[in-house]
Amino acid sequence: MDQQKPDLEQLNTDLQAAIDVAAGLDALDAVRVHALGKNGVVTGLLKTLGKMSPEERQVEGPKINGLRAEIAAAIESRKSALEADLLAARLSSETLDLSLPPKEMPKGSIHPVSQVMDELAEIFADLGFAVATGPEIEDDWHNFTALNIPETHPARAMHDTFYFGEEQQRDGQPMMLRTHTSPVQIRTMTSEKPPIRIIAPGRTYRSDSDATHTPMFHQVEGLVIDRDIHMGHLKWTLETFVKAFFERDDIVLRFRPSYFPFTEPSAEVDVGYSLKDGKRIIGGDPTKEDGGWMEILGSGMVNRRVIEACDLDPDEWQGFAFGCGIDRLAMLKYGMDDLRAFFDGDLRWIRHYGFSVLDVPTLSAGVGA
Ligand code: 2U9
Repeated sequence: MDQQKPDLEQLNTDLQAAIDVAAGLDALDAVRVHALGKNGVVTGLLKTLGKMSPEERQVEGPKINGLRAEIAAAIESRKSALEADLLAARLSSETLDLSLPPKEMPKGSIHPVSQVMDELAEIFADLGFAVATGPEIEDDWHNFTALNIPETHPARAMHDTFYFGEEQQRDGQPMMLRTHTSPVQIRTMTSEKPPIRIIAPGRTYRSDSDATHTPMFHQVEGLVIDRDIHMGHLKWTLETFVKAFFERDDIVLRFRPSYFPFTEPSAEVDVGYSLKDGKRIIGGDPTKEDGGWMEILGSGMVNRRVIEACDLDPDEWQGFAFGCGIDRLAMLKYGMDDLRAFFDGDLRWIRHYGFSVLDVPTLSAGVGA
């Protein structure tokens, strides 16, 4: 009887060896079936327990069950190792380089207004300005009152505002499509602590439509609020911006006294142009007989009443602000002469004037695309 007893140790050694050399998950599963399957060798041994005497079973039971557990554990651990190898192989072979350009050129193109907005964000980011946005549907306080434009102020009529009906009022306030992006700056001043340096680009609306005005147009406004800010900061910032935007160093600006309710003092800013090949170009000598001045910006020191309206102390915080039309900037830079074509959705126009999706403006490569 004793001679016929299976050599459990030898069996264990043989099975462990087979598990160790199993080169893949399939080979390993074959070993599992051979050892622990319904007709497997270890399963066969377990079945012999039933025919043993209780004394013999007490001795052999733990040995055979121990063997089964050891083999099962060895298979599991080999399986984990093989799976890890497989994953590592996949990870090293199935790489994806996200920095590569697309294999096919994208079909769409970037609208000049979007391109200019990206250029503005890039230029002003370099000067420490963040981009702020806000709702296009505004209430009376943010669009007018906080900006020192009271109800009776003629500027309200000047803005040709698109109002919503009386049933659309919020907290008793008239609602409207914003007539400028200034309410974005008001929202920033009431929600964040100075110092503030932001530009607010976006859509604005005025009930006005002719060759040079569309009911929806794009504006960018800038705002700086800090201590001891003065007109010199405003002049340097605008000069740096215009030079970067038109990518020329021979840019001259002229500041003309003006009036806006939200700035005091206020100045309109003209840029010098000259004539080249019969066309007006920004830059060059405006005092030459072919040259002249073109208005491109409005600006000024933020009116202390506006700073007070935002619950800030105007004796501690001062600032400057400016505004300009993005559509006009795009026309001047990229030589488009009809504003209305901007919003016609004519594919031929966008194919001609649009920018490549890959043409991301950067200061190092030149924001001009
Ligand atoms: C706050 C304080 C001051 C923004 C300013 C202008 C001057 C301006 C026009 C240019 C052409 C609008 O697109 S346009 O018609 N804008 O002349 N905008 S200063 O002043 C602000 C804004 C917000 C809190």
